[in-house]
Amino acid sequence: MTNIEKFREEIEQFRSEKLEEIEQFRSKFLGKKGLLIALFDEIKNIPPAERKDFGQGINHLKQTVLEKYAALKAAYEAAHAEQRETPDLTRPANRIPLGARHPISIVTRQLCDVFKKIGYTVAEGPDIEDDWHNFGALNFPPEHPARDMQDTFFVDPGVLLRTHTSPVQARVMEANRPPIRVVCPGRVFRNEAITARAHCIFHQVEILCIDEHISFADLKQTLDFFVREMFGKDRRIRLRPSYFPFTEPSAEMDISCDICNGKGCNICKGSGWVEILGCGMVDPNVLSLNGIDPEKYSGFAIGIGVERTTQQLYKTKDIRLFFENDIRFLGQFEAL
Ligand code: 2NL
Repeated sequence: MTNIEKFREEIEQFRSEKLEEIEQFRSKFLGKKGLLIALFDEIKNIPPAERKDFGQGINHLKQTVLEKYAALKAAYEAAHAEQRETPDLTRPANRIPLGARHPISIVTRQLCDVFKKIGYTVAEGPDIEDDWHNFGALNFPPEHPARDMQDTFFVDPGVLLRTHTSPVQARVMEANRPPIRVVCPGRVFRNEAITARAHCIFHQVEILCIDEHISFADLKQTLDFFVREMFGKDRRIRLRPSYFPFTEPSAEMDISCDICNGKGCNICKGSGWVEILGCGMVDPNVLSLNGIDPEKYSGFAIGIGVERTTQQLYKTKDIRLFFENDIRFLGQFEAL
């Protein structure tokens, strides 16, 4: 009985994190030549009156060893779980998340590419402009309502956030002699209430072509090419007479609405047509104001709304989506 007590103490105090030692511990007590077998062998030498207690003592001791061994083994395996795992070589590699281009950037680039194909060069200018390049050089009379604080964001008197990309063309005319063929993409700002259709920030791509003998026929050919390249040969277009301070004559061009297929929706205001651009023959005054002889040269200009074009191409219904930077919206566009 004293041996049993001694072994119990040894078992309870045994600690090891090494597999070898744990196995040695097991075979020391439970092995074929182990101490428990030896103790069971002793039973026959024990006086009959004490045999029952002795047998129970050994059984209890055996239980203690088994439990201890199981606990030590489990602790060891938990600690070495990662090392034991065989790497799964068929598992797909961790995906590197790819960003997506903003739809406005995708379409701005497409618009520029259409005109680059026919000899135009990209020109850019500052978002913060002076009164002269934004209004004066473009034949806006001093009392024009666009010059009002209500419509334009002023930074300082005479300094403003450009309301169109036309000041870029004004700067191109100022610095170059014809022939001029430029495409001017950029962000523009107008002090407008934000709705599903309008925003105080939006984007334009403007085209300016100036050379000898440029006529309205050249403008129409260019518009035709543009719509075919951008929207495909099946879209219908219509030109409506219009007015801009910097062109004469002027027109607005609509394309048939692809969102409702001409039936009428909130994008086309129920008409089946969406206005995509304004255009016209550059007013001779604008040529003179920018140092180009209107007797020798003529030209046309086109101003394209990028948001409207994008809404037609991607069938998005609310312009505000372009400015909220919601990843659930932006993630749907190709990372081109
Ligand atoms: C619109 C109208 C237009 C132009 C922009 C232009 C620029 C110069 C000279 C003459 Cl430097 N014209 N730009 C001409 C007609 C219309 O845009 O509503 N766009 C969305």
